[in-house]
Amino acid sequence: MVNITIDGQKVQVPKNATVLEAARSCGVKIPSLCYHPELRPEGACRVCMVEVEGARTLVASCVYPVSEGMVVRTNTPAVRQARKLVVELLLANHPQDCLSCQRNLNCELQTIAADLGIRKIRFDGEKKSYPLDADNPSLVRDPSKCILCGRCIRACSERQGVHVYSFVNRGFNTTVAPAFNQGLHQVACTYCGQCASVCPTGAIVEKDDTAAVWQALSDPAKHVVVQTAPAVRVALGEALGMGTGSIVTGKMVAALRRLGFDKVFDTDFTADLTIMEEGSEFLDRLAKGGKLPMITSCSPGWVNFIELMYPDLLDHLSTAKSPQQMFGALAKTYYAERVGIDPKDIVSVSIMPCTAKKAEAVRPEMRASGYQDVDYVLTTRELARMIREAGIDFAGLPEEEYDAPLGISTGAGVIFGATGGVMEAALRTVAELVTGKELECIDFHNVRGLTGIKEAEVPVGDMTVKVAVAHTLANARMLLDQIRRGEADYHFIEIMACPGGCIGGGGQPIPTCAEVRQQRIKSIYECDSCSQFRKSHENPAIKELYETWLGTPLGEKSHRLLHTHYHP
Ligand code: HC0
Repeated sequence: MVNITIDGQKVQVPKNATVLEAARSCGVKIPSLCYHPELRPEGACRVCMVEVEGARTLVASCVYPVSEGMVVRTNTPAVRQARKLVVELLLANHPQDCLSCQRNLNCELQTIAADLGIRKIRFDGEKKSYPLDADNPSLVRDPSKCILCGRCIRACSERQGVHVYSFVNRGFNTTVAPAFNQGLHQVACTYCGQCASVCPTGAIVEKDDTAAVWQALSDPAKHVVVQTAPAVRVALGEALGMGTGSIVTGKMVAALRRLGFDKVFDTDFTADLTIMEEGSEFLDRLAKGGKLPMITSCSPGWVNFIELMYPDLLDHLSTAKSPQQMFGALAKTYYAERVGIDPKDIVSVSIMPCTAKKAEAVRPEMRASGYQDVDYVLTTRELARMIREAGIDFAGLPEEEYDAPLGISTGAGVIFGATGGVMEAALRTVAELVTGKELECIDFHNVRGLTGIKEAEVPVGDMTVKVAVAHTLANARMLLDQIRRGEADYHFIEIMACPGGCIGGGGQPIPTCAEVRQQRIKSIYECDSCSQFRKSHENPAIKELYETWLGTPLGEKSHRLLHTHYHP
């Protein structure tokens, strides 16, 4: 530890801290833009400048290390003037369309400008203007709104190991873009949306599909059904003024009914179905000497990643579709038959924490019903905007129940939303299917938590199943490299593209940081422990589905509707 003085306050801080970290640890707020607590510091924007006694100039506190006896001043006329100048220069070259920007009221540049009391921009020079990059289903990039903080570059490289973005050109012409200024659809982008999640402005946002959904809701000829992903229920409240990780399942169902959806269903139902299919596939591979380790296939950013980067390992992926797509296929077949509605009149919408789900829904093979199985995917943020637009008092809504039968689910389905959850749900079912006996404990704590790669050995009948769980694509890469080198002696691997799993998805409310993820995960397991059923194979609606319509897991109908193939 070292002793320093910040604004007259004597504090002890770790000797490897930066001035910014030291200040924040003792409650002194220094504004910043390029700094992000989970990414390597860059010192690019200079908004976090402070005075350090003995230094020749103001210093960027996010990259300036503390030292014994250091005296720091964060609030002097020179500091305030310098910060204002930096932000004014950014604003002088920034579109002045805050009122209609998707990030209005949730923009770090806007907040800092307001906090610094900037009322007028003194500079009026050339403004950069670039075309939108919107030729993909998931994300829209508007380089005109980019402030060159580089957070997207670092999130894509450090967190995901994908390296889509870099700075291109020099000086005033500098932008952030994929190689050769190509669109995201032309490069190896997985559409995970982590770039949008860390972008401080509206330079990278999800593609907004709300207008199409409003249109469907107002069409009396359409029967509009909606499914909600596991991780949305513990995050949506944050975008509507409620506390971090609030469990808003019942209010969300009520809000969706008030928006006009004809039926409100749950992706957790098909998460349970995924366990039945994927668990059976795993046991089948074990019995028949199929390709191991088998790897989960429900996170579409992850599926895009392996297709793009490790096509030689695609036969490790489970052929089970994701719960979103299983739901889409059933909505326009099983459900349509049950209620006697022509599938052409059903519009299937999903609410996801994920931007890659938008791309998954439009994959050409996702038309098992004869129509596009999932018509529109909205992120948690888009749903929050629709709820606000409709003038719904979200916090004041009553708690309502999902509709049956596609809204009936178990705790195993809901934990899909957290890293390790799919594995835990699978183990609960696989172990009981193999032994025919009830597990004494169904909480598999060793696959829970935010460690990047987790491993566990789990007794299943006479054998010990070795499993691994990874979240973020950078961690996935490490496991895949192990498989390529022949060093991965696992039987089963779960991979989720986003940090923390879907609770940290690229479509979740901003900010999503470590404490927020922790809180959402806690809430996910709370939902599980409060569930009436906690194992997928005990879901009564799933049992009925197999008994009355689907047949057996891995049967002919399952293969046609619930399994898929991948593109090398
Ligand atoms: Fe997920 Fe899913 S758990 S990918 O993270 O498997 O997006 O929440 O909906 O499909 O169920 C996201 C979340 C889902 C799917 C489920 C899976």
